[in-house]
Amino acid sequence: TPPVSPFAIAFDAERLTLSPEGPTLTRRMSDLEGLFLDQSAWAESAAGDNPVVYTVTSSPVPEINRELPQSITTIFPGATAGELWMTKGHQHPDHQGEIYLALKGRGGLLMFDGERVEWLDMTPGTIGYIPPGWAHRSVNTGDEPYAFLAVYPGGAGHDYGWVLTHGMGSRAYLDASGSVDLRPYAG
Ligand code: M6P
Ligand code: ZN
Repeated sequence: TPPVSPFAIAFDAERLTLSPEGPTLTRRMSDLEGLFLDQSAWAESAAGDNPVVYTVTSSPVPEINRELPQSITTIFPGATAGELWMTKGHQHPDHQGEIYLALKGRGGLLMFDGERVEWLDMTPGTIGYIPPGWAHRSVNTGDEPYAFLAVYPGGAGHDYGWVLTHGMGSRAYLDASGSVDLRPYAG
């Protein structure tokens, strides 16, 4: 495959769109099977109004080795049996690193290397660094959409099975005062 030629992407910071734009992904509740602690609350929501939990808009850079694709993820505010809405989360099969830049709203970047858990509060302007070997999941901790830019090696891939097997170390809830309450993963 010949490399992509240099090009500019117009980023609309209000509408959170990229132009030109590559593939866009919409993840509904039904796409998040096995991820929320309360499986019956998940099943009821997935079988009911099946809300959109997050969208991912990509640049047209291909996901292949040596390329450096970007995407904007927007997680809607919400909780399922108290557990804050989140991305599926994944590990990179060859343990490449990744960079996130928070753009809008309030969120968290939960990382787990199989033993240690790290949580970064993400507000507009925060750069979150995901080191090699850390599985990563993003969480909306606010009451408006939380959006961030991701930049990652094109060959990084997405191992979703790793999270189903190992979990993410913690789950994110809000306490009575509205602060993030990280609980042991369980289930
Ligand atoms: C970020 C990047 C993408 C990822 C997306 C959604 O934009 O890390 O590679 O696909 O978040 O996360 P997930 O794939 O875990 O659903
Ligand atoms: Zn990743």
